[in-house]
Order: sequence, then C-alpha cells, then structure tokens
Amino acid sequence: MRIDIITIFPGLFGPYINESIIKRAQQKKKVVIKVHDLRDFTEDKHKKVDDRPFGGGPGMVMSAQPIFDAVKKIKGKRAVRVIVTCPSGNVLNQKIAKNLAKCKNIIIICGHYEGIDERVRDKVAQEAISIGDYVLTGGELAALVLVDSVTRLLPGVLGKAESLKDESFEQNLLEYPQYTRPANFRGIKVPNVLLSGNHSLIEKWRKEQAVIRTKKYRPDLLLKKTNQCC
Ligand code: 6GU
Repeated sequence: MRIDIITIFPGLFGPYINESIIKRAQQKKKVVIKVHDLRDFTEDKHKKVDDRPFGGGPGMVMSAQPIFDAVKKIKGKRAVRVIVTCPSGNVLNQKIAKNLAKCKNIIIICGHYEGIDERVRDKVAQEAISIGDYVLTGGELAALVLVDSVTRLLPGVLGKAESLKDESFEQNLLEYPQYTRPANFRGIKVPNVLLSGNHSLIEKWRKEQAVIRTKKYRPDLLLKKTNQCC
C-alpha cells in the first residue's frame, strides 16, 4: 500500500511513523508513506495556502488551488482513494480501517483552520474522516491515527505475537482482560482459571469476560451487534 499525506506541518509525521510497528512495516515494504508539504504546491508568491471565508466569519479557510494541484500531481495516473480529515467527516472505526486496508493507494489531506474549501470535498476527495467528536487543532493527528489503524491491518505487518484475532472491536466486542506474572501481585490475584492449564475453560472464560466488559464499558457495541444479526 502507498499512503501520501498532504499537510502544512510535514515535520509532525516522522517522529511517529519512523518508530515501532509502522517503521518496521515501511522497512518490510508493506507500506510506503510519503509526506508532502502543501506549501510546495501553492501558486501564491507568499506561499499562502488559506484565505478569508466568503460570507464573513472568523478564521481562515484552506484554499482549493494548492490542494487540487497537489492531489493531481501526487496521484498521476494511479487509482487513489482521496480522504480529507475533518471533524465533520465519518467517525473512524475498525470497519472503516479494514475497508481502507484493502486499497492500494490512499491520499490523506490534513484539514486546518476553519475548514477546507468545500470544493475539495466535493470534487477531489471521496470521503471525509473524523477520529471522534471533539475538535483538534488540525487534521495531522487524525491522519496519523488513520495511517496507524490501517497499516497494522496490512498482511504481514503484525507478527504472530501481535495477532489481530481476539483484539477489541472484533465482533463488536472489547478484548478479554489480560494478566501477566506474578500470579499474586501484592495480594492482588490473577483469576484462578488462567492458572488452571485448561484451555477450553480458559477460552470459555475469556468469551464471557469479553461480553461482561463490553456490557459494562461499551454497551453501544452490543446494540450494534444485535442490529447486524437482524
Ligand atoms: Cl479529522 N480534524 C480536526 N481538526 N479535529 C478532529 C478531527 C479531525 N477528528 C476529530 N476531531
């Protein structure tokens, strides 16, 4: 997969994508991540990439021109899924991440200021994605969240030790609770069943715990599950 990111803060990306699993995914050529400075594409002689909103109001709006030209140049003749990060987009979840992980090419445009000229969303992007119902200072963190959630799903990126099978949000359930040594930490004990060596019992307990935890912490996920079955 190739991911191109268009941003006015290209320096924000390296520290995250060049560590840990995303770094390894790049080294193993499972993903190519390229970060582009939007200012390199502006026709404005002062390198401006924003302007005041038509109709008045506070703040600045990201201009169409640099974004249209950046996407055109980066895209070339490839088929690319173009995404803008924006608080008014679809809220990212595991299903969306899995879907994006099937793409060969993605361009992520990081939104800023009061927003992006709507013509970008209408004519250049296929979709807008938000990472939750709160406002960030810019779309860069959202783009990183997107890159991380998608990259770890690419075949061969996670090792056996980091398996996807039982993790949270699979089957709309949270993951079961985990414990490691010591079995008795300052008087706080690990559930007995996990020390029993009885694997079918352990599996049964884990399934029950996943449901109990989901009921307790994220009952909305269980509702989703019922709806999907009907
Ligand atoms: Cl994608 N951008 C901004 N600015 N704030 C957000 C967001 C995106 N997703 C959640 N909050």
